[in-house]
Formats: sequence, C-alpha cells, structure tokens
Amino acid sequence: EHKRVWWKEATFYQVYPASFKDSNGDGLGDIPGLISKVPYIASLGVDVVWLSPMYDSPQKDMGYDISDYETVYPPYGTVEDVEKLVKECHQHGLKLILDLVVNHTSDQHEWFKESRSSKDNPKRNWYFWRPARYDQDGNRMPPTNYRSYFAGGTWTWDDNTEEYYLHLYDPSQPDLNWENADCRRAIYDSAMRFWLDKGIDGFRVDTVNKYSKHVDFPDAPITDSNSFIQPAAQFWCNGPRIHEFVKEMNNDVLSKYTTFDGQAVVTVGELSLTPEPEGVLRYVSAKEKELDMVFQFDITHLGQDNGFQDKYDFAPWKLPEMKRIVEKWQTFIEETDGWTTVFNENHDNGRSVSRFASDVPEWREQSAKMLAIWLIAQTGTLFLYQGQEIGMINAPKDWGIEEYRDVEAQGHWEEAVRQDANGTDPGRTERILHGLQLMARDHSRLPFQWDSSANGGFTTGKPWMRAHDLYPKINAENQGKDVNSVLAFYKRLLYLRKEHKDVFVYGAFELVDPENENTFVFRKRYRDRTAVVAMNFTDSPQPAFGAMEMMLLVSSYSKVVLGTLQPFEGRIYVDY
Ligand code: TEU
Repeated sequence: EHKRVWWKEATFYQVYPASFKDSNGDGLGDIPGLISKVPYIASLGVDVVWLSPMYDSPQKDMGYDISDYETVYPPYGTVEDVEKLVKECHQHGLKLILDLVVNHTSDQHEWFKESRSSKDNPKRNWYFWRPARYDQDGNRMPPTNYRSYFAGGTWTWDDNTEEYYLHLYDPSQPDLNWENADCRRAIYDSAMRFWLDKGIDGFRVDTVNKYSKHVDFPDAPITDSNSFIQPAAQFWCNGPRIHEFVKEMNNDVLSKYTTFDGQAVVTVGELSLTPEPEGVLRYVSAKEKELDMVFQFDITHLGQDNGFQDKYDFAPWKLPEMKRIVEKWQTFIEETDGWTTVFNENHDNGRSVSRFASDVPEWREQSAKMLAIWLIAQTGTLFLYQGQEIGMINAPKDWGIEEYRDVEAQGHWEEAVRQDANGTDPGRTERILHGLQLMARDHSRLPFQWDSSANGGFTTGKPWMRAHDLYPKINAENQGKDVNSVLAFYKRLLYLRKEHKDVFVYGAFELVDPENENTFVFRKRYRDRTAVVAMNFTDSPQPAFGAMEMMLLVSSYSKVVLGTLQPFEGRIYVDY
C-alpha cells in the first residue's frame, strides 16, 4: 500500500503567466491578473497552483531564460505581487509552487556576463567554455556535433575570449556548470531560498535530469543530422553526478522548509528522455530522498517521430500504444515506493483534445469530457494545465506560421525551410508545418478564454499572442452557467476523484482488451472495491465493455445507451 501524503492526493493546476489574465491592458498576462482569478482556480476543486516562470528575463524562451532569479519580470509585476499571490492562494486553501529553472540562465544574467568577460574571471567555469576544433581545411568547428532542442547546434562562439559556450537550448540560455560548488551554492541561495523564505510550498524542477553532463563532451553517434537529440542526450541526461546533485539540493535546501500548513514542501521534476522505470525510480523512490515525483513524457511524445527523434515530423500512433504507456506508469508505482504524475497537457505541448481525440465542432466537447474521464481515475498526482478545464483546443490550421511565437517552433520551421530549399530533406517544410499544427508548444500559450468579450476577456489591449477565434464559444463564463459544460464536468470529476480516492488515486491498475484500437478500458481495484473506466476514442459508436453487474457512476453523455459507447464517450462504473 502506498504511504498517504497530501501531494499524492492533490490536484495541481499549471498557470502560464503570459497567457492567463492581463490586469493593465498591456496585452501580457500578469501577477495582479492571476491574483484576481485565484477564486476561480479555487472553485475548480484543485489544491495547488504551479506558476511557470515569472522571474526577470529577456523572454527569448518565455521566461525559461532567467536574467535575475530575485526579481520579477516587470511587465508581470513585482516581488511584492508574488508575496500577495502567496497570501491569496493560502487564504483560499491553495498551495503555490514556482518553477525552478537552474540548468541554465539567460545570457543576460550577471553571472554569465562575468563568466564571459575574461578567461580568468572567478565565475568563468560557472558555465561550460571549450576551445574550438578545426577541420582539415582549417575551418573553426564547435567542440561537439550535438543538436539543440530548438534545432541548430549547442555551442556558440564568443569572440571576446575566443571559446565556445554550451547551451542545450537557445544560444541565449548558457548551461550552468553544476560541477562548480560555488555555482551550486549560488543557485540554492538565489533561485531557491529567496522564494522558499517567502512562503512558497515547493517547486516544479525544470530539466531536472540534465545538471550533470559528461564534461569530456565526446561527439554523439549521430547518423541523421535531423535526429532530434536522442543520440546526444545521453551525454547530458542522467549524467554521472546527477543523483548526487539532486540529493544535495534536497538535503541542503528543500528539506529545511515546510508548506504553509506545516507539511514537507513538494517537488516535481521534469524528467525528459528517461523511458525506463528503474531510471525514474532513482529520482522518486521515497528512500532516495531526491524528488517526490516526476513528469515522464511518454504520453506527450505520442506522434513525435521515432520516440522524439524528430519532434515535429508527425508519426501516426494507435490507441494500443497509448494504453501500454499508461499501463507502464500505472503499474510502475504499484511495484515500487515511487510515485508518478498524471497529465496530458502542459505549456510545452499541443492541446490534448486536438492531439489525442477530435477538435472538430461536432466532437470537441465530448472529446474534452472523455479525456477528463481518462485522467481522473488514474493513480498518481493529477496535473491540469490552464484552459484544459474548459476544453481549449489548438490554434486553427489556417493560422500562418507567423502566429507561432515559440523559439522551438521558429527554430524547427526555419531549419525545415532551409533543408527543403537546399535539398537535404525535400518536403520537410510541409511535414514540419503539419507537425507544428498538431504539436507546437504555441497551442497551449494562446490567451485563456474568460468570456465572449474581445480577446476572450484576457486583455483590453492587443494580446501578445492571438486569441483563438472560438473564444465566443469556448470560455469560462458561459461554461460556468451550463451544467453540461466541460467546466462543470471537470469540477464534478475532481469531486469524484476525492470521494473515490482509495480506488481512483491508490487503486491497482489493470488493462482490459489491450489490442482494441477503438476503445480504452481499464480496471482500478482497491481491496474489495473495483471501478471500470471505459472510453471510446473514435467518432463512431463502439460496443460497451460488459460491466452490467456494476453501477454506472458517471458518463460524459447525459443520455447513456446500455451496451454501446457513443462517439468519444467516457464512463466509469463501480461495484460498491
Ligand atoms: O522543457 C524541457 C525540454 O527539454 C523541452 O524541450 C521539453 O522536453 C519538450 O519541449 C517537451 O515536449 C523545459 C521547459 O518546460 C521548456 O518550456 C523550456 O523551453 C526548456 O525546459 C528550457 O528551459
């Protein structure tokens, strides 16, 4: 039986500050706007707010490029606004966790400005600097052949000191060198203690398995230049000292703090490219004292070609693949003292209705409710992403590429255009556009749709990102008045998750009819109680799972046809 702690049973709600609520009409979301919506968030029945980065930043990667951990990006507000947010959340019984982004800083951070100023600056090796290599014609080459997450290479030449510096992401995001103890101590003080001392309740830890690199930086066995990052990621994911570093972070800092209601602060790590359960367990096993839980991205990688090899070259997937992934992580926690998370949306992915079901007008709402059923009875800590609760969907396919503002989308698009033009990958432009229309991170960053007023009530100004054309139809205000809305359904399911916690949160998982390509059915068992969750992932009726001897607890349809799962219908039966 799993040890029962608050963060296993809590539901987390991720807020993307740029796109949640603008209070001053400058077209960008901000902290005062978020504060004004804390009552709305509390009304959902969630327990924790996860706020994506609001720190000072040149915003090359929407705040995941931090230039000062101890100040707030001025258009978002001030440190005092965040202190007000902490208080407002706690007064509504909500905890607040912030995003800890310490694999890299912005190149505008004082630390990097010092590091790049000269080779003998005391902070020189707080980042990774390496000399150039030269090819047989004497042309200067970067130290390795790694490919960045945002396309392009991972080394940028610095004329001043005539060396390259490492950046796994954008050239404006130089990687911090965790091998340097002074650097680690500065991170713990500036990025962590500064905010923990203000009463936050924990962190979502960005890129948590990338802090220990193979510092000899060998070349990667890359055969295809478009291979996303897999062959190189082995040199920076789960590196030789990563567990030492995460243990030190937990032991020296996090373990010294409690939440506002006196519990241990919570950590959830972003663990990419670690598909093996035993690899995950090393981070989340209770006895390891590293992290409470992690995001594992198998589900959001569905469709990302060859397991994330070429992220935006869409590869069709079938439902049994999704079922096996859910089964893998549901059973992982039964056999270990680890824990996991349950999610299908975040700020780095397309909207789940568009990616995993159907966002056409006829099936959009049913799909959103069915996917809510899919999440609600799974074991693990449930994470929802802003707008998921009202069934927001991807940007329309007729939007031009200029509407895709994300550095990752731009990088992959520009590269596709180049490779198409120079013949290295004919037709790549069309394939990558299709992939971006389905999976670009931008789709989760459209302004939250509050009501049917201009720009969905997100801003009275010109929004930094175009609002979805459907905001008059899809918005929190009109759904708040409709008992059959997606919003009402999410609130009902969140209530049921708490009421049926033993079976939904802690019950043992068993897949039913694994090879069925149309329906997804699984059992959850806790002692003498059983629930059956049945979903139709198609737009045509399917034979319902034979659960007649059980009681229908909830269906996403108001009218149920016994024996038949209607298009995109989700159902939960219980025998108690
Ligand atoms: O993402 C980590 C990362 O590697 C991303 O490429 C992510 O794995 C991928 O997009 C998932 O589909 C974190 C943040 O979540 C992301 O927003 C930042 O861009 C990135 O780190 C750099 O901080």
